[in-house]
Amino acid sequence: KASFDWSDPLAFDGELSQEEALIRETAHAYAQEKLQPRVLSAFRDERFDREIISEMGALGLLGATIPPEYGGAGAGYVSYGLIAREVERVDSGYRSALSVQSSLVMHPIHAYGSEEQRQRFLPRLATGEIVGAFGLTEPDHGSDPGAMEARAEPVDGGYWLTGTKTWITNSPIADVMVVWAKSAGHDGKIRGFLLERGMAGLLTPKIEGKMSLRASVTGEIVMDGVEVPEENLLPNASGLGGPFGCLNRARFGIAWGALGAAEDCWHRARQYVLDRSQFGRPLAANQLVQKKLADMQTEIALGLQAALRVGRLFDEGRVVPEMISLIKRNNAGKALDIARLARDMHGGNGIADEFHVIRHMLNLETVNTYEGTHDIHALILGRAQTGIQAFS
Ligand code: TGC
Ligand code: FAD
Repeated sequence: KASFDWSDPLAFDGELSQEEALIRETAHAYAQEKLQPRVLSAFRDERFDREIISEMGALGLLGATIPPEYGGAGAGYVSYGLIAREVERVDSGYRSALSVQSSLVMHPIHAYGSEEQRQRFLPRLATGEIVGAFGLTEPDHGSDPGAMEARAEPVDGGYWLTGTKTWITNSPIADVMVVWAKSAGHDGKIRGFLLERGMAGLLTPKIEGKMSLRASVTGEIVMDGVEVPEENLLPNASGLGGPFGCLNRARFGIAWGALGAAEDCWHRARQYVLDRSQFGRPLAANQLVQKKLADMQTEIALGLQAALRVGRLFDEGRVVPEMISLIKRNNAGKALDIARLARDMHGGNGIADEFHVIRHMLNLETVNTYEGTHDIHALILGRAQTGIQAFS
């Protein structure tokens, strides 16, 4: 007989294959046993523990969709989404590290790289032996990356790169950086370059003082005339479609991950209002409080169904970018609303980090902003339904 499970109201779990359920369970156990115990101090100290990348690599969580011959798990996009959800249930910053390594570094090397580049980088990125970063955003060009100023001038045997990328996840600890620049040698088109730590003229200063994503390390990529050999040009990407092909995958993962953070907030808020009494009865006995719980439950259940649908279409080769914009925008925005509600339901305790909800709330401000802001995704969807671009 069918019964109602408050924590899985639309029976999402029953829609997963055995393999997907196993991958989710592996990611869940790792995140709860290894990530949850260290997140409080990492967030307080504004610290990312480098060994997390190696731990994820050892479990096969990095580059989950990359074929096994390059060290990946050869899994589908639903599995990738499930991993992102479990990791972000602990912290959006940890999911960021996973997204960048998998979607923004391994994917472009696999999709646009030469066979030599794949062999040279992918297996070590998969195990976490090396860390990657993705440089698209610049100090004066965030939502409009097509206006980037980074330049690649052809020189004997390669390219001379100048410019600055900023707000780059993992750049201070990265061994390899996928950097996008306009190349004079290719009609001024945007091309992708693999920059390696130690190249002369390359600096990656850390950005200090973030009030969000403090358990993730963020920095700049400063290129003061970096000579990049020809063999480090990604041969099969030209134009904005190159970086956007990576963003499609990372945005998809974020749409899942944000719901993991939202679920953690919802479950904590539910437990808190059951445990705490005011006016002689549990907070959970109040209609206003129950409505908030019902709203959280509803938005998470609907968001998961949408993410699953887009994941299935991804695995069938039928996904289009606007679908990803829809779920990234909705799920990140709804997760932020849920985190703010959960913070409110915790009263004064809600501002203390040991109750966790304010950390999620602060993180989700970034999640709602990076990979295309909430409003930029609205404009992508607006353009698709009116035929009129309203960016400029
Ligand atoms: P537009 O004219 O729309 O397109 C230019 C060319 O790009 C192609 N394209 C796409 N291709 C594949 N997938 C997509 N999603 C694509 N979107 C566009 C398009 O077909 C066209 O190709 P072609 O061959 O015709 O030239 O370009 P636009 O300049 O008008 O772009 C407007 C807009 C707003 C859609 C776009 O620039 C945008 O999405 N802006 C947001 C920027 C963004 O998302 N930045 C993310 C930086 S990375 C990051 O945040 C990592 S955080 C990592 C973490 O820690 O988790
Ligand atoms: P802006 O583009 O200046 O936008 C500011 C505001 O204006 C926003 O509200 C935006 O919605 C609005 N706006 C902009 N244009 C329009 C318009 N046409 N119409 C209406 N409203 C508009 N980037 C990378 O390349 N790699 C990374 O690894 C990476 N990691 C990040 C990690 C963190 C912690 C953060 C905070 C950011 C990261 N980013 C990264 C950068 C991120 O993608 C950008 O911050 C984001 O794309 C927005 O760009 P911006 O900050 O320049 O804001």
